[in-house]
Amino acid sequence: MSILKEISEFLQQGRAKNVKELVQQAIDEGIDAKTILQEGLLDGMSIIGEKFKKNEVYVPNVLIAARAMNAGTELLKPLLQEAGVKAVGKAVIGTVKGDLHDIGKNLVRMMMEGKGLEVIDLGVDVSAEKFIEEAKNHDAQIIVCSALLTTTMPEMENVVKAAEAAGIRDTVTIMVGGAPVTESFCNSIKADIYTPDAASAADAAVKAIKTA
Ligand code: B1M
Repeated sequence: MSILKEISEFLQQGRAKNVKELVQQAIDEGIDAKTILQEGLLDGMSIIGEKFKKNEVYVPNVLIAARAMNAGTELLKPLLQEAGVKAVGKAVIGTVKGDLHDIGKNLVRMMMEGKGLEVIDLGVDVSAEKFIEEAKNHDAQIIVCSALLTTTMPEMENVVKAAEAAGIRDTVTIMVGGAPVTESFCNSIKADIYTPDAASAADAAVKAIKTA
């Protein structure tokens, strides 16, 4: 098995120590950082994402795979920066105001990072104004809002309105999701994209950036 395939396999198993060792070995063997990232780490994360979508693996598997991914990317980061490898796009993500649930939001972030996006995580209890301010500060193409409570879902509409008020509505894609959120709710508040799970959110974000 090639070293890149091995990195992908260990990542899927969440074996951070092995991933780190093999990434270092690959660097020492002269394999370029972009190849290690794409054909090793991102390949593994993408397989985990697909399996998660089909309920073949569960939340803990994704969390440990993401930890293994982070262990590998830490070593690659300086090399990628030197080589000028740019993120495919930028997103700000947060759980909306009044809502403290963050497990799903964290999964969305990890999946998006696994697809090569730079994701600025605003945490939980994020006001509409904060989403907009940070999207502007970071020049993000995407705003991702998560909500787990029926009582906090309406805050997503405030994000859409705040983007309009700030004059950035035409330049950002607003994505919404979380257990109580639906496609028809997304349409009713005039957000752009609803996805039911983290892997679909990552796919949709990449697609939105490509078609922008
Ligand atoms: Co809360 N809670 N909780 N809770 N909690 C729920 C959501 C609830 C359904 C439980 C229940 O009553 N059966 C209920 C909501 C009812 C409703 O509004 N319909 C509820 C309640 C009522 C509350 C409190 C009000 C309880 C109380 O204090 N009386 C309180 C609210 C606090 C607050 O937020 N202000 C509360 C508190 C908590 C804890 C702090 C104890 C804890 C959160 C810990 C944390 O997140 N760090 C907690 C938990 C753990 C849950 C349950 C058990 C699990 C949620 C979870 O993490 N699921 C939940 C019941 C349940 O779902 N079984 C419940 C796993 C996670 C992976 O799924 O977040 O849905 P989820 O993410 C999915 C998708 O939704 C999607 O991707 C993920 C998977 O791929 N997704 C997105 C998420 N965000 C996305 C964004 C996108 C796209 C997809 O953007 C494009």
